[in-house]
Amino acid sequence: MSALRFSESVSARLEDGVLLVTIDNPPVNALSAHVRTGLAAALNHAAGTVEIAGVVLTGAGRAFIGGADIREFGKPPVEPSLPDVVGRIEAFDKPVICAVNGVALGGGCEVALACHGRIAVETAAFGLPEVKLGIVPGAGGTQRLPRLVGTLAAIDLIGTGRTVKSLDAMALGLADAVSAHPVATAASLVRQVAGQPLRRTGSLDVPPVDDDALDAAAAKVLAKSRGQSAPAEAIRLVRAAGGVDLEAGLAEERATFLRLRDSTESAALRHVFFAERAAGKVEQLEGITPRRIETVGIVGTGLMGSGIAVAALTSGHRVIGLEQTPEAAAAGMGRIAGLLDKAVQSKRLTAAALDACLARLETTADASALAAADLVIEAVFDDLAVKTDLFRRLNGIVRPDAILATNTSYLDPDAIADATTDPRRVLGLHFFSPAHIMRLVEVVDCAKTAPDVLVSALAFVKRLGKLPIVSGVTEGFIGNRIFSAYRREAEFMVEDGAEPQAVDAAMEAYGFPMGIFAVNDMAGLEIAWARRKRQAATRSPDERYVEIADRLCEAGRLGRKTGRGWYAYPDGVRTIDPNVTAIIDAARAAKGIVPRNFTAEEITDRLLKAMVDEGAALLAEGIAARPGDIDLVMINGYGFPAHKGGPMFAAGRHEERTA
Ligand code: T1G
Repeated sequence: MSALRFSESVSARLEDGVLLVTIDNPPVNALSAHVRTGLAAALNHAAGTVEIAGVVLTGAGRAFIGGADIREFGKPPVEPSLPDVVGRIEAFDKPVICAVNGVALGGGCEVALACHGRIAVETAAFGLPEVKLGIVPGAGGTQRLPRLVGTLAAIDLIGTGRTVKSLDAMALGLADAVSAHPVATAASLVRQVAGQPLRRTGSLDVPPVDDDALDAAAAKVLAKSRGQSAPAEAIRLVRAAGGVDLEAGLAEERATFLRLRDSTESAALRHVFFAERAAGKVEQLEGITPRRIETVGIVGTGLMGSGIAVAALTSGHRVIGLEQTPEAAAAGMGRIAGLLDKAVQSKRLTAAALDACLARLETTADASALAAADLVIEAVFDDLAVKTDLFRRLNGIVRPDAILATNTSYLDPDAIADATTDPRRVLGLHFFSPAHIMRLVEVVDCAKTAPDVLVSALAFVKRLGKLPIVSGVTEGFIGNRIFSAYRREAEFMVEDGAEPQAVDAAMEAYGFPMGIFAVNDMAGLEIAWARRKRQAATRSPDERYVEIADRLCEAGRLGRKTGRGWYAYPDGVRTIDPNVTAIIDAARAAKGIVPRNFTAEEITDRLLKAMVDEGAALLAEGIAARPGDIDLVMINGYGFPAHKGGPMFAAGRHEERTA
């Protein structure tokens, strides 16, 4: 039977009375206009062909449907709309069964919800991640999902945007069956139910749930939404589903979707979505094949080294941890095994996977073991002499084609590279603590790094499941340089009259999980103090310098670890400390500064401007390749609220330089 084509991306073939419709819109079968017209045409054809008992919907490739086409947002709407197509599927008088061959996300999940049955392959996944784009489902998800899985599960799934694998979806009632041959299984279900009353999701009642349980489920979601509006809106719509008829619920959902779609918050999160897809892509390097990296050497298995080891192990690599003594190597093994065990406890890793990781891990004090490594990452004490000496020694141990990476956060990786005979194989891999959790890795392209070394490092970071951002060489790379500008400006305002707690409150109200002074206390004040002391000799006398932090450190106030820093921490609770106020007053008096008031708005504006100006400098210097990279670094490394899009987006400076 020849294939029928209903649009450039939708085709079908008839098999024993069942129309097998395939969506083929690479890479993720998004519901672009030509997909929607194709689906509508396929339904028309099925409706008008007596021999057709029903329809099976499936996707070509690795996805069922990745959702509405996000690139169409903000463009003039093209009919049929997605709600129209979804409504037609549900109301269709012949069975429409979906064979979910991969991810069914957003509009893709809403299409599945409207089908009269859902068969999924085991590796498929279902989700309504719209809140991650600052919107709510706009084609029935908030009204149909609670009818299938109940309101509590719907609040969790839609409020968090998380996806569920097929077997969990079946347990929830979202999928009807899991099959290795979903199309064939769906086709026989069509033949089975053809001519019988169809199970239309929209006609199902929403099982009643008591308000306390609903409130608790909502509170759990909202506790993590950090001031974003979409989760609260989604919960409102899902909760209302039980009290209104389907049409009224769908209309309110659509109105909410359209309002949020046009919001700055959604524009910010869409910017982040596409910036993440662009991250780690370097035009000039296209077509260069990455080197094979299976065995990773990690020098120093302390806090950072053990986190990096876990990230490498849980992504399938073999790890060799090198320490100075056998005792330290044993301690390193213990630290890494402990982190893996914690991952099992929190269900982020299975016990079998833990065993597999441990089987691929060795720690030793014998440096020659690193001869087997494809990549060696150093995570030793952040001192230039220590690192250059280490790289000089590694030079004679590792294979000539092995890549050497430094995890330094502030030192000059070019100087470290020049300690080797072949700096082309050296670059920076700047992980963030805790390295097994934090997604961000700054991949530092040194002056002499070979292109295929950079490509290999980017591929390695992606294989870790992390977000690689390419940075050129400058003190602090992208993140810490912007963070330093942010801290500097904050200290200027404190010296001029603002209270540290007011600065923190303003930034927390803006959406940061923690203000800058609280973050400094958590990280420890001694690292920056050591760096300021190092810089003192070269600091220009014209440069404004605030000494308050030095006074705090001299007073032994090094942050949480000493129980006091910018704040005091009795019983671990962050508390305003009058001693700090006294130190600040003294510093102002010493400079004859008469303190003035700062509004929260002025504080936020000035700190954002400081970040953006530094970002603009990084772009001008070619350290950062695009504004989106800067936004991703600040969001994933420094707590910048994603729903604000990052500093460059928030300042409307996110457009790529065309010049
Ligand atoms: N629309 C347009 N382009 C998309 C897209 C989408 N929905 N999803 C992915 N792409 C592009 C992406 O930009 C990249 O392009 C390429 O596909 C590969 O993506 C009414 C309105 C599906 C799990 O939120 O989560 O439905 O960079 O690198 O790692 O309620 O993409 O190659 O040019 O991410 O294999 C809801 C978004 C939309 C899912 C695949 N759907 N996508 O991950 O590939 S809103 C989503 C993803 C909605 C309705 C509402 C992932 C993926 P390029 P990739 P991947």
